[in-house]
Amino acid sequence: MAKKKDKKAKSKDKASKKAKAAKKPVLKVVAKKANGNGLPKVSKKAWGEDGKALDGVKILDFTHVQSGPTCTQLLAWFGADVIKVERPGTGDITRGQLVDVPGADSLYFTMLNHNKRSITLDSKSKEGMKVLERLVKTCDVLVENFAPGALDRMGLTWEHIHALNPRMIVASVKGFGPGPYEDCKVYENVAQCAGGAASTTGFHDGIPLVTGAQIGDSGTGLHLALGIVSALYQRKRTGRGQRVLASMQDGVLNLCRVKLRDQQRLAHGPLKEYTQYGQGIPFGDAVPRAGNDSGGGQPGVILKCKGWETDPNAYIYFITQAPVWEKICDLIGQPDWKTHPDYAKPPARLPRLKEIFERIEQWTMTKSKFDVMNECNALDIPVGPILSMKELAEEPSLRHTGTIVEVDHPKRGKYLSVGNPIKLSDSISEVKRSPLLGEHTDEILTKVLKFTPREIAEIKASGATGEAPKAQAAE
Ligand code: CAO
Repeated sequence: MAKKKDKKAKSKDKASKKAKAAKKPVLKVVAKKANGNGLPKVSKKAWGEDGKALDGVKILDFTHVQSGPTCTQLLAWFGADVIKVERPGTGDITRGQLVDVPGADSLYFTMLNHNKRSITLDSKSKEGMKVLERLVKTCDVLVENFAPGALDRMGLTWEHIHALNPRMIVASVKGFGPGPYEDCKVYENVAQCAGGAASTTGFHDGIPLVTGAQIGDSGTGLHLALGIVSALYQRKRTGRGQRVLASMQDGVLNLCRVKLRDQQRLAHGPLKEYTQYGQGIPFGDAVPRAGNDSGGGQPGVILKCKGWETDPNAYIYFITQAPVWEKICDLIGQPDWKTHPDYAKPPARLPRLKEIFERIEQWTMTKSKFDVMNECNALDIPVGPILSMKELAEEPSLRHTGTIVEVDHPKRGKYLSVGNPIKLSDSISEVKRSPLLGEHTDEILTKVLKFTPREIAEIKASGATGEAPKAQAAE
């Protein structure tokens, strides 16, 4: 009897549970959707305290000079374990380039290699290759920017790497993609010239110019980093690695996209927003150098500010954006231009830009660039003070956000660097100093690659790792 009652009670319970569940179907569906796509439950940890975006990703960093190192530095800031493989004795050539503090790694190197570990390896020796192959099997991504063919000549062809570790992503920076120039060695300014930046930079009556921003090297490093992260994401689905190629010519051309836009517009008539149009200078068949003209549809130029006679950076970029034209007229004391048929509408202003900007400059020359910035921004008029590197280095807001950071280095002392310019709210970047040459050789051989003490002794005796300084001596 008791058993029967129990059964009844149980079935009642079940029924009431079912009824209760039926009452909250909406909640159930919402909860399912929120946890969909195979994602784990939403973390309850405080923002920034649940690891880093790329935690667990191991990078075999075979990069040197600037383009490759900028890429792997970004990945390291996002939490990847970046193991930089360097040639014993010299390492990355930039360690010894533009040296300012004798005996210390140059700023060129330290500012491009934060948050990495360094192992020295002679990749051309038998024992060195043994270690490299173990690294290939252990890591998720190999990043390199050697001259075309160098990796193959070492024996690390894509086929060999893929056979050793089919999950490995092999990411390369090269000067050019496949084509007539694919075998060329390329540096920053070569890429700026070959990618369309130089032919469109400078004044129309002057020679082509390269820009200070390292769009060929650091720009391509950024492109490559995006390719790597995308390949890592695809690998989650396919389980296999792939090759990622970012050519410097392609990267620069991508950044010059608006100039290819103008090239095609030229076929339909002169580029009216270019200053040379207002000056009556005819256009040729290729996009000309536009001086300081704005790249968008809003005319803009660089104007002098108070103190320009002695301060090379007392200038401001001024944009005559159409929606704020009337405010500009009032600000510079030319209210009649608001209604005058020669100035009121953008098309009427185009042939008169030189005269208009000269008038605006009479006003900016009475003020400092920061006063112009403040007065214009209060009215939503877009302007840009020409900030020197000194001013940027001293700017408190950039220090506050970690875009400019002070780093301590055991051999050179404190120096300034640019921190991670990309801010993730749940993956906070800390900038750690760059490694000394071979500083982590032992640690990587032992803890990452799990070689036995006997194997390590053999590797070292062969000279494949050269002589590494002790980590402690570095502190
Ligand atoms: N152990 C032994 N040998 C090593 C080594 C190691 N750990 N690391 C590199 N090497 C060897 C390479 O195998 C290569 O040897 P081989 O030519 O005999 O095959 C050699 O060092 C030199 O490599 P490299 O040709 O890449 O170097 P480079 O200084 O002559 O050229 C650069 C530099 C940048 C022009 C070239 O690497 C290049 O064009 N890279 C692609 C484009 C690029 O990234 N440019 C941006 C550079 S930043 O401005």
